[in-house]
Order: sequence, then structure tokens, then C-alpha cells
Amino acid sequence: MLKEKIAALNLPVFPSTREEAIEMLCREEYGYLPPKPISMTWEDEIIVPRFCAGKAPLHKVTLNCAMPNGKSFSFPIYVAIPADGKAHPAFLHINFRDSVPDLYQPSEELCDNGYAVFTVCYNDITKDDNDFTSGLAGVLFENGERKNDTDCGKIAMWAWGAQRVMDYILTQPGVIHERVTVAGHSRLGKTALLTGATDTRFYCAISNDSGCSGAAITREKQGETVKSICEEFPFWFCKNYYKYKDNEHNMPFDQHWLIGLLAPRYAYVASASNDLWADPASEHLACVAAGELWEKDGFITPDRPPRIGDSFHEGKVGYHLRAGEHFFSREDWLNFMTFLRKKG
Ligand code: GTR
Repeated sequence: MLKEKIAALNLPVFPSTREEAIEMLCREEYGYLPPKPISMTWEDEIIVPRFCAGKAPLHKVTLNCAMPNGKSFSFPIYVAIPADGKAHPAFLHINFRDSVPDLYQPSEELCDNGYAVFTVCYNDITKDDNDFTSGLAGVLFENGERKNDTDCGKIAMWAWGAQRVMDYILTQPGVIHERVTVAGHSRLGKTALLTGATDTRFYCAISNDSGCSGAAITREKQGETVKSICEEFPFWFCKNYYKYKDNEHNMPFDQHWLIGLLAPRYAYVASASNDLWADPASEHLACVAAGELWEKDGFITPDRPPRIGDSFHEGKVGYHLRAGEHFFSREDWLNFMTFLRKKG
């Protein structure tokens, strides 16, 4: 049943190399990621010594990036590493807010389960609006003007910021460097997938309710479409993407490529039953299509659309459909930890 559904969509075949897939997604959808900094320094300040009962003091670390164009760009991140002298797997959460803990981030529970938790607030990288004059955008674009149709949108800039957090994580002895998972919700779930897809240093990338232009197959998608997302949030993408408004069937790619770029590493897609705008069935189908890109055991699912309460944790791609609204809930995080624990 799922195979027939996928076949009927006529999805573009994944290219023979990762590089071609990344090139296509960047050129046609998100824009090219900004260049890496030439060098990076940081300042580290403990802001809540007794965070998590003192088991994981909370640090604010300011990352200072020297950019190839001679300008510099700084942004803060928040860091809680269990202080038991051991090295820990880590979550890098790209969040909507800089509060730690947060509505969307159960820091203490994550730390108590042995995870180091790194948080970056997307607005600290560049604001979630059509203004390209401030933050990282202001450093990249003269007069805030995106001249080329392939110039990056805000999602690509947020992904760039998360990759700089990874640069920092790799200097931290309290973290197992091969076990860093990037996670985000909704627009930041799209961002988390792009971050992990274009940077093989990440162990796993998690999309929570990311839907259109994130984890959901675009062809025949219900709820949000390329047209609606480009009209409401044109600044998330490069200008080339606009040509696929009402023209999804001519896209030379689809979103299973983004998930497939995580192969042979791990990917996770989470859906919520009432989130019809994101379209759980299309998110699940994307996992089915992407699963083929792993040599074996990519995505293991029963041959039917997902049902509320399903969680599929056996393959390299994890998936769950929880009851409720578009939200990044504790239940989602618990599922992610269950999945990751199974992988060792
Ligand atoms: C919606 C948008 C979605 C999703 C969401 C969010 O308004 O249409 O693509 O990303 O915002 O980020 O909360």
C-alpha cells in the first residue's frame, strides 16, 4: 500500500552523490549556506551555578565568528553539561526562545538522562522576518539586499548558526563528539534537518512537526503548500523556490532527499495528530521514501498510514505520531531518547 502510494507520486530519484542532492536543495529551495568563519573564539560565563540542582551548571557562551568578508558576527548559546566528569551524548536544540529550561525544552529531564544540552535561539542568529539588515543577514548582505536567486534564506542561516554551535561542541570534553543530535520544532524542525543533512558531524537530526519544506513530501501534500509557505514566509527560502508555487510536480527534488541526506546516520520525524497543516501522513510517506536510501533497515513501518500512538524505533529513521497539537512536548523528547538509547 505505501509502496503504491510512493510510486504514484513519481518522486525524483535521489542523485548518485550526496553533493548533488545538497547542491539541488540549496540552489532551488533554501539557498546556499553562508561560508564557514575563518576562526571562532568564545566567552564562557556560568549564569546559573545550581542549575539542575547543581548537577549541570548553566553556562552562557558567546561565540564570536570572524567571517571571510572581514566582518565579525557574535551570538550567545546556552550550555548545560552534566558535571560528573564523564563524556555525554548531546542534544543541540534550535529553539524559538533563549529561556532555559523552556516550554519546548525539558532541560533537567534531558540532563538527568545523561544528555548534555546546548540551546541556540534562532532570533539570536537572524530575526524571523523579511529584514536582511541585522544579525547574520546584515553581515552577509550589503544593504540587506539578496541579489541572487540562490542567496540563502533564514532557514539556511539558522542552520549555519547550529553548525557553529557544533564547532564549539567539538571542543568540549564533557560531550561524546560522535553522538550529537540536532533537534527543532516546526520551522526549526526544517532547520534541524537542513543542519544535519549538510553536516555529517551530526549523529542524528530530529524534525518535530516540521511539515511543508521540512519532513513532509511536497507532492500531493495536504495543509500547507509551497504557495502558502512562500507567500507567508518568503524570507525562509531562496528566491528560486518561489517558482514551485502551484508547481510542485515540476520540483526536481522532494523532501525525502533532505531526510535521506542523513544516511547512513540517523534521522527522526515526529508528527502530531491535530497538526494537519504539517500533514502527518506526508511526513510518514517521506520517511518511507527516504528509508530506501539506507542500505538496510532504513525505515521500518507497518504497511499503512500512521495511527495515533504509533512509534517506529527499529530502523535508522525513527517516527512517531502523538496525540495533540502542533507543539514540542515532553512526550516527543521521551520518544527521541527511547530511539537514541536503542541505537547505543
Ligand atoms: C507555520 C508555518 C509552518 C510551521 C509553523 C511554525 O505558520 O506555516 O511551516 O513551520 O509555522 O514554525 O510554527
